[in-house]
Amino acid sequence: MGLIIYLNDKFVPEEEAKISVFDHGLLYGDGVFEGLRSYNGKIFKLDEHLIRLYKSGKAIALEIPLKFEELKKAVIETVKRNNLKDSYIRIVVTRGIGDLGLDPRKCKHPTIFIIASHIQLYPDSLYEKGIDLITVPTRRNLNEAVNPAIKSLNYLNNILAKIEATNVGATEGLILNQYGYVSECTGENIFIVKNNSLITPPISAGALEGITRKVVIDIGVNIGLQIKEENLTRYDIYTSDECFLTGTAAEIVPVVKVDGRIIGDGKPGKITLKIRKEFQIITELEGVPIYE
Ligand code: PXG
Repeated sequence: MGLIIYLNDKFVPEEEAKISVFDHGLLYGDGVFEGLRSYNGKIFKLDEHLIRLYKSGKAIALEIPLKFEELKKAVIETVKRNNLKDSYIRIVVTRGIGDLGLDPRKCKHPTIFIIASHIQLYPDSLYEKGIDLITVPTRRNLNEAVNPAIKSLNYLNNILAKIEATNVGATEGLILNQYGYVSECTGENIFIVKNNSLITPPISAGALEGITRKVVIDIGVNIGLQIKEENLTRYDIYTSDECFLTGTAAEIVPVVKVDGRIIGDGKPGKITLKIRKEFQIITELEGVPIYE
């Protein structure tokens, strides 16, 4: 595709963007990442994503090798060098090159790279028809293990959940926490609509503090919905009026079936579609300009 990649302070062609086999990001999944989007030449919620990246780094005692403003510039420059207006941006910071032991103290320099490209998780038809979920056997990580609030390079739990969902023909997996409450899906937060309320699990239930989740909560307030962050059971999902998922990559995806139960009338809900429309307006208007 001929992309230009930011790698450790340099911009290099993708063929030259290589990482050592001794990088602990690869050997142990020791690192953190962020996924952002730009719309219409502007990077959406750039500060919010960077703040979360620094928090993830802090949680695993990994110092992000650039200052906030330097990283911000590097992200903007990466998109610029690839001449993109609408893009998906991945920032990855690993513990860096070490030896074959897992001791992070042996890794003297973190590795950092930024890719600006495209992503489409689902075909357009699924956004129109809505997707189906299945509850998967794999549970969300314990908060007291690798806390799911950390966007770490350890996504195997989520990948197992995705495999379990797609193995039985579902589009996405609904992941429960150790108490049996709903946490989220494999790379998206979950919302339900019930009467005039917009309800989503709290972060303590094992949900990522999604940037899109926050945008949707703000939209909900603006259109007069009551917002609740509370523990949800599968029963709550099955009996909801509407259900949808949110994420930077997925954006807003209507859910029409969960574990074989039809949600609402089996079509994307009215409030879901309204929120989706508002989201599209906001993403077109807001953001940090790339070209000026
Ligand atoms: N939960 C999890 C576990 C995530 O990884 C979200 C929720 C949504 O958060 P934001 O901030 O994006 O609204 C994410 C982030 C993919 C993919 O390819 C998706 C994410 C991250 C990495 C890859 O599906 N979503």
